Amino acid sequence: MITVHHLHNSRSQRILWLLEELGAEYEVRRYERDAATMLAPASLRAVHPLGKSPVITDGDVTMAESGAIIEYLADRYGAGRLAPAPGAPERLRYTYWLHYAEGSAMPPMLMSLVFNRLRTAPAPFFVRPVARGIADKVMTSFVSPQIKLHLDYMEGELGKSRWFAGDEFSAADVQMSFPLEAAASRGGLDASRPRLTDFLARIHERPAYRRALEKGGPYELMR
Ligand SMILES: N[C@@H](CCC(=O)N[C@@H](CS)C(=O)NCC(=O)O)C(=O)O
Repeated sequence: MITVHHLHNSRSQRILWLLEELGAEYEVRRYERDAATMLAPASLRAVHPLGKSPVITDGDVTMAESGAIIEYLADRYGAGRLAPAPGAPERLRYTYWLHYAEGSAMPPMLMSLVFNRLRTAPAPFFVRPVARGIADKVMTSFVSPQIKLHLDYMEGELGKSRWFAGDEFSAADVQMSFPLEAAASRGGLDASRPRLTDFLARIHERPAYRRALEKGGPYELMR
């Protein structure tokens, strides 16, 4: 039996969604974030030393890292669904987007979260303007232009095919959902990028996506 160690409001929502798309049997073990630090509880370290989510266990297998988990689940339980056939041109695109989501798209989103936190973090009054000044400088000189670069790129790529790896929906779209949802929440993704906005609307309509939300609990990404 597959167990998803699911931290609420997190990347592991994608794993629940993929399992719903696959129609696989699984159970969810829920973990709550610390209200002050937003970190995962220490109990998650008993499952994987990094104590981050998602992690799955499946018999003797313990896997972390959402891209690797998604690849494993699609290969093991997909029976040819949700992953282009090895050797097909779409397969390379599939592999690319599976890695790109966390390797390239998420770092500027994470930086945006951290520097926005720095702007509003409690600090002595004489430190606050300095912290804000540094955060604003990093955001305008680096983070925001990087986010724009990635959003423009993804918008262009979705002009080539209906889904990220090709005209068929695949597990790469599941993996790509998180950076795009993060971008909609805190990266300025709006209707000015119609293909990305449409991608989000299309995935949100999928019955498996909705079922996964019911399993995972409230899902509102941090700003
Ligand atoms: N690249 C990893 C990132 C894992 C990660 O940072 N997960 C976050 C949830 S969105 C987490 O566990 N945060 C809580 C913590 O770091 O304690 C993946 O895609 O699985």
